Amino acid sequence: MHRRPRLIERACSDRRRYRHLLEAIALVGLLAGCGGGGSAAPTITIGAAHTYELSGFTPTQPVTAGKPTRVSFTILQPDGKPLTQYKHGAGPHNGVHLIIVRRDLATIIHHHPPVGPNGLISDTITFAKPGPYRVVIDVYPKTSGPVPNFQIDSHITVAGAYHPQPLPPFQSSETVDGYHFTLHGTPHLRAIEPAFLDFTITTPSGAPAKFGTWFGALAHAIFFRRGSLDYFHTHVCAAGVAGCTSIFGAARVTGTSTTPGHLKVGVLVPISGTWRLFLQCRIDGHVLTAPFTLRVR
Ligand SMILES: [Cu+2]
Repeated sequence: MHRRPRLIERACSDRRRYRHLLEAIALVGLLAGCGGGGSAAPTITIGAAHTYELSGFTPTQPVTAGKPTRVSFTILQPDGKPLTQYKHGAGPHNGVHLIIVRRDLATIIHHHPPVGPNGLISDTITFAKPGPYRVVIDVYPKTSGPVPNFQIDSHITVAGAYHPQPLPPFQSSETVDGYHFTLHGTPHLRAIEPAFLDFTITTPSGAPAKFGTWFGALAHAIFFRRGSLDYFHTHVCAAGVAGCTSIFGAARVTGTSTTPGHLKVGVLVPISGTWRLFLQCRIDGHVLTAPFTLRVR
């Protein structure tokens, strides 16, 4: 018998509250490896379930641009107790990833804050500009279950006049602090189809960049979709480091970096649209973020 799911009938506020549950359930069926999650509620039937929840998230009031702001929260386990045991070890799939993006995708913040006593996670962030920000908390609990990670959503408002910037058109090169990022060829990306993006990165003197390990990976490729702010995150890891394959159903893809200055980023974007890729790596001790606009069919 097909029963209309109770959850879908709930009011918007409830939907919002349950969004991370929907995402977690969607992840069980669809996605392993690096994280992805979106705003589209999958049409599935679920009964009453206890799941991970965000607790005590601050700030709850608008914050001031240019001033260090404390961001803190606890993740509660399905039994209501604080989550204190997180995955750790080599590779990027560890602990808690805090990814904050302004709604217009003009700016991103990516931290891995430490887990404190009793599971309290606390970070200090200085927002440069006013506006609405989406907060993605990508959680890697130490469990042996089928889901390596899940995301919980929150938001922060930075007070002041918000002037959304239009997303720049596709450009194949970006210069960040004198480092040149070049994307080779014209990417033909399709939803749920593995593809590679080939990048060359050179230093201000023109030499091939040497990638250091930052947050467990040689490069982090964080994607947000324009409008809905759907999220996809993948990595290029050093040889022999596990956990850098993106999996979506039967499709899988793994990025590599076999020669200095080259990154082959494996992409498996969940849905079509216009996406902003924030490519992040550490070179000569500098953490660099190079943004690219990409169409996905
Ligand atoms: Cu990452």
